[in-house]
Amino acid sequence: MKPTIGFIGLGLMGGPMASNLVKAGFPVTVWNRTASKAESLVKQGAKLAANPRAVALQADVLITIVSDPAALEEVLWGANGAIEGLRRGSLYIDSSTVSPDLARRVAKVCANRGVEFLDAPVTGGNWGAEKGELLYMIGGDAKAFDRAKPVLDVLGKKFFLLGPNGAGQTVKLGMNLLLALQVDAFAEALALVTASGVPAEKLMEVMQSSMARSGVLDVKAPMMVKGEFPASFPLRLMHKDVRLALELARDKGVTLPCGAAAYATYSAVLDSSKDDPDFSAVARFWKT
Ligand code: NA7
Repeated sequence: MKPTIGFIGLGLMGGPMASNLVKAGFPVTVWNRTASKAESLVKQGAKLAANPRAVALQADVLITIVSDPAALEEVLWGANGAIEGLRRGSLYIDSSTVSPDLARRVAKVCANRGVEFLDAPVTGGNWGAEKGELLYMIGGDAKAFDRAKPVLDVLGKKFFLLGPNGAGQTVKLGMNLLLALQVDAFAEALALVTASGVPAEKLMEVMQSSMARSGVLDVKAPMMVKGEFPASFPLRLMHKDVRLALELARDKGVTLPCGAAAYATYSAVLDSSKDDPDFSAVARFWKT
């Protein structure tokens, strides 16, 4: 018997993840703040619950993936929140990117209710979510991870158990800080080269053979050169992750001068963008 999955948050990432679980034959109960996003999943065979609490009540394994710390607090502790519904003996996996502190707070509340908890943020964008090829950064104990593995195998292809609760979120923030800086740095070099009259393609060609080569740029550089930014990982969420990294750095007494500069650039583009672009739209900074 496959465990019943409760799934909260059917955005760019959560929608395809929940769909993959249904396709893999798990009984899945879903909830999303905007109910219309659950329609296609219900057609595929998922059950729709009235609120987060009702999802948790039915779940052997609860998964959440919502935008940010405020959204997670809302689905867990807001009206009819999921925490109240979590059953003793169940497992809860949060794949939102939030602060390590919030992850540890959730872990504590879960432990008091006899619930196992993993902070398990992901990377891989909506393509990784659709293909079931996400990379997981996990905080929690090995026993909970072993229990989660048959479910996570449907959603991801690489799993890193990084330490106690909070470790998954900590590594995710470090990783995304690096991604944000790489893409920002490429946009900056691109602006310099093209303003000097050399085509962008020349920079890309040389980069591919140099030490500046980077997997991120294989995917994002072509978008930046074309000036087209369909969201795989939205800029508003990368902006949030850099903010969370800066907050963590402040707590730990670490200075992040490059992070602070990148945050200002991402903020300026976020404020002036009327659409909901991918984070590679940071390149717009040099177009305005
Ligand atoms: P999306 O596509 O912006 O989806 C965000 C999800 O979070 C979506 O289901 C939202 O519901 C939900 N959300 C946002 N705020 C709330 C509140 N206040 N209450 C309940 N639900 C909420 O993001 P992604 O799927 O790309 O990313 C999700 C996470 O993974 C994020 O932490 C990334 O950094 C990594 P809606 O549909 O808007 O009603």
